[in-house]
Amino acid sequence: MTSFREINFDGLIGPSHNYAGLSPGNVAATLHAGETAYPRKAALQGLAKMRLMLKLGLGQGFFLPHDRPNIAWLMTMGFSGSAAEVCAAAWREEPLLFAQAISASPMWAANAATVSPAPDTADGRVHITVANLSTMAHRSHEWPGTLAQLRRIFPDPRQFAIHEPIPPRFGDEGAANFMRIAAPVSDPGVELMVYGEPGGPFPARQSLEACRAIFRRHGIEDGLLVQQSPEAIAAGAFHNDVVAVAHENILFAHEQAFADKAALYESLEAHCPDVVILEVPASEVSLRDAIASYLFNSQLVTLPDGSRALILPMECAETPAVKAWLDRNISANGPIHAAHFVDVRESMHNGGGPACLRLRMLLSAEAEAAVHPAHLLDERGADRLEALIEAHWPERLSPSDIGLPQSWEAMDMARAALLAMLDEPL
Ligand code: SUG
Repeated sequence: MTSFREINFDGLIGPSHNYAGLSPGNVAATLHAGETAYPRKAALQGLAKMRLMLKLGLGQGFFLPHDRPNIAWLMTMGFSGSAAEVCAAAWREEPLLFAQAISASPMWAANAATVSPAPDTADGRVHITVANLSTMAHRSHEWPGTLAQLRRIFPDPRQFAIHEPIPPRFGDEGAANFMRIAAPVSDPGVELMVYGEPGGPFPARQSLEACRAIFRRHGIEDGLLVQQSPEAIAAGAFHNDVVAVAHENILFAHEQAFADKAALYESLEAHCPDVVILEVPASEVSLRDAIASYLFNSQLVTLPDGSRALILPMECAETPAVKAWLDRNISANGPIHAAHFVDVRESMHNGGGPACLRLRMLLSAEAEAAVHPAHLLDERGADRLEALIEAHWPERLSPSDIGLPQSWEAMDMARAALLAMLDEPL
């Protein structure tokens, strides 16, 4: 029998990480807009999370930061000349556009693509649709860079089918709005895609049309389409993974995550009789506390000994109602046996928790063997990345620093050093 294992591919946090307040509806990013960011610290925090996964015995890979500022994108907006001239003119004439061009947002790999693992798909391949991220300008130019990396990391068409983005008219934000229930994970699973209905105070970033298209492309016959609750979007859950996460036969979700939870729970039980729905009631953890702490933006994983663990942001330990819920509910009796808290505060201040930083890939042994080895992490690789980040990532970036030519040069040099170390083309 083919064996499968989940490998999390994290977005390595790029040297242009900053707080520009680019995502309306994202509470943390709006709150921290204009603050000074610490790209080096941010990247080291992300790497420390990857090291924890390795220490726990889990598979870990990574995506590279994209080339920022995105000169090609600025040129499509009418700027011309050398890279430095393009940046200087864009910063002078349209600082918001420039901030959108320099964002390090590809770090949030949960938004890179939607992935249907091989056991679920009609042709038995892993299907991957790169996300168009068309709702937010700073994210809408990620997909070409992401697509290029996906093709490089997962090159074997016998194992992987990589699809171009859904047309931009239909917003698609990738795996952040995808869940899967399957136990064991190697069995065909029930795939769920969560969409938002427009009309609330903030944009609904995942469209129903995109969800349907992805199921069709991936050869998923009975995927469930689930509406996110408008109150969750209004409270700041701009992606489903801010209020719910699924793993094996467990759905861990806030009571107010879905528009019609009764219908969802019923169809899940019909599809998968041994599903465990671990619902957190609003009376114990308010939607507000869930969103502030990112309780549900945790990684729910199975360790090699078969036990399950939650990898949570440390903000959960600091939010009394959330900590109390965890103390009452995480136990040796399961279904979740242990909690590990990680410090990814630099990303959290932009609304990106542990789960946002990673794209889950459930791979057969053959598919894993076909992954580009430079993108799989081990302790030695982590040591090398750490030394590189220490040497090249800017220590700090204030909102005005992003307009300085020396900042652009530092970003270029950092990325060039990374690519040289990994022997990747520029
Ligand atoms: O798209 N923040 C990201 C956070 C993405 C989190 N991902 C998941 N939930 N899976 C976003 O809103 C803020 C950037 C800024 O404002 O500078 C930002 O893009």
